[in-house]
Amino acid sequence: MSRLIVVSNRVADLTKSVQSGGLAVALADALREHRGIWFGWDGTVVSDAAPIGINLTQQHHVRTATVPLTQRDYDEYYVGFSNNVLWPSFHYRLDLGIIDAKSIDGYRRVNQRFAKALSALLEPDDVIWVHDYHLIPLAAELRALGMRQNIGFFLHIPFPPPDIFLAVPEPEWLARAMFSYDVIGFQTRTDTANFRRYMIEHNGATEIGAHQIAAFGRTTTVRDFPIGIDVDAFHEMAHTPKAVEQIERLNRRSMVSSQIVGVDRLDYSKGLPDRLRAFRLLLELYPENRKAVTLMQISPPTREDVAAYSEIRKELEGLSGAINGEFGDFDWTPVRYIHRAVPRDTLAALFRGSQVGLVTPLRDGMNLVAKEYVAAQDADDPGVLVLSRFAGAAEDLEEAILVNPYDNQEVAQSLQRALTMRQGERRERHKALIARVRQHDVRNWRETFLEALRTAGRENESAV
Ligand code: GDG
Repeated sequence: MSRLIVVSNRVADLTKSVQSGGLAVALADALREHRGIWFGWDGTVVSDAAPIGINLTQQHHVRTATVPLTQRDYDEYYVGFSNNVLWPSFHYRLDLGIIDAKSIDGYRRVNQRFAKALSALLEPDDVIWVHDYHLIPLAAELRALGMRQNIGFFLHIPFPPPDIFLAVPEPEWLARAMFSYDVIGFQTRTDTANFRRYMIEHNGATEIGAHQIAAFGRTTTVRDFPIGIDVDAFHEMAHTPKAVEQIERLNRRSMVSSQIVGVDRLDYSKGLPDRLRAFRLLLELYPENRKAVTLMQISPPTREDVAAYSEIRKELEGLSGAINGEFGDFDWTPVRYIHRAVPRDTLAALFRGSQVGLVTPLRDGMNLVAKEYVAAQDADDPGVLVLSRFAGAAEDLEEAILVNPYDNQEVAQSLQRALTMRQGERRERHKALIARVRQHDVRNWRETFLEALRTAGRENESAV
C-alpha cells in the first residue's frame, strides 16, 4: 500500500483539543492508516537569518514533518499573497485585496522551499494530497524537481468566476501550476463550473468526459468533493452527560425561551455585521422576541496581522454594544458575543441547546458549522438551520431556511419563521438534512478524493 503524504500550510496540533476540529482528526486517521506523513509550517516565525531545518516528530501516532517560516516568508507568502490577495479575491472581495509584487515572489519562494524540503522525504509510490490556496504551485515545483508521484489538490475555499480570477495577479501562472496536479478538487459544483469556464474560455482547455480537462499538455481530473464532518462523533459529543449539564446550566441562567447560535472565526467572509443588523431588525419588527431571544455569537480571533480583521472586530464590537445598549435590560442581554475559542464539546452542547443555528457567510467554501449544527440536534425536537445561500453547504442542504445574507430584512423574517416553526416541520426538515449531512460526511470526502487520486495521473506519464 502506498504511503499518503498530506501537505497543508499549517500542520494541526493534534494535542490541542480546542483547535483540532473534525477535519484534522479525519486527516490524521487517514495518515495513521497509510503510514503517512503530514508536512507543513509549524506555526513559528524565525528571523530571516536563522537556519531552516525540517523537524520530524510523531504526534498521536501521526508522523509530522514541519518547517518554520522566516519573518519575510510570513509577511510575503502568508500574510501578503495568501491572505491579502488569494483569500479575499477567492471570496469575491476584490475590494479587500492588497496587491504587492513582493508578496507573489514570496509566495513562489516558499512553495519552492516547501517542495525542496518535501522532495527529500518522498518515496516513488507515495500519493501526495495538497491542501488549500497557500500551496497552489507546490505540485509544479515538485514536478520541476523531478517528482512523478500522483499529486492531488483540494481547495477549501470557493473558486471565483473567471472575471474575478482574472483580477488576481498572474492568473495564467496559477492555472498552469494547477495542471501539475493529477486531481483538482473543489467544494461545490459551482466552484468546479467556475474553474472549467475559466480554463475553457481563457486557456483553450477541452473537456474529456465528465470529470477531466485537458490543458497545457496535461489531462487532469477536476471535480467537486464536498467536505463533511464525522456525524456520529459530533452527535455524541452533544449528548454526553457533561453536555446535558452544560445545556441545563445555560437554560437556568439565561432566562430566555430561545437561543440563536452563531459560531464563526472572526472573518469578513462570515457576514457577521450583517448578521447582527438582521438580529436587531428581528427585535424591531417582532418585539415579542425582546427578553425572549438571545443571539449567542462565538467568534474566535483569527489572522490578526491582517488589517481587515481588526476592522471587522471593531465593527462587531460596536454593533453588539449598540444593540445591547438600546434593547438590553437588567435581566436580558440580547447579544452575547464571545471573542475567543471555546472547547469543541462546549460548542456541540451549545448547538444542541440552541433553537436556531444562524450561518450567514457572504461567501464560504463549504461551512462545517452548518453541518455540525444539524448533527448536534435531537431528531424528536430539532432546532432550525438558517443558512446563507452563498455557503457551499447550501448546494446540498436545501431543507435549511436559505437566505440572502446581504438582505437584513429577509434574514430577520427567516429568523422569525425559524423561531415559530412547528415541531412537525422542524422534524421533517431535520430528517432530510441529517440524511444529506451523513451522505457527504468526512469519510466519504476523504475516501472519494483518495480513490480519485490513486487512479488518476496515468494518462500523463509521458507528459511530466
Ligand atoms: C475553511 C473554509 C470550509 C469555530 N470556532 C470554534 C471552533 N470552530 C470550528 C467549527 C468548525 C471549524 O472551526 C470552522 O469550519 P468552517 O467550515 O465553518 O470555516 P473555516 O474555518 O473558514 O474553514 C470553509 C472549511 O475550510 C473546510 O473545508 O468548510 O468554507 O473557509 O469545525 O466548529 N472550534 C472550537 N472552538 C471554537 O471557538 N473548538
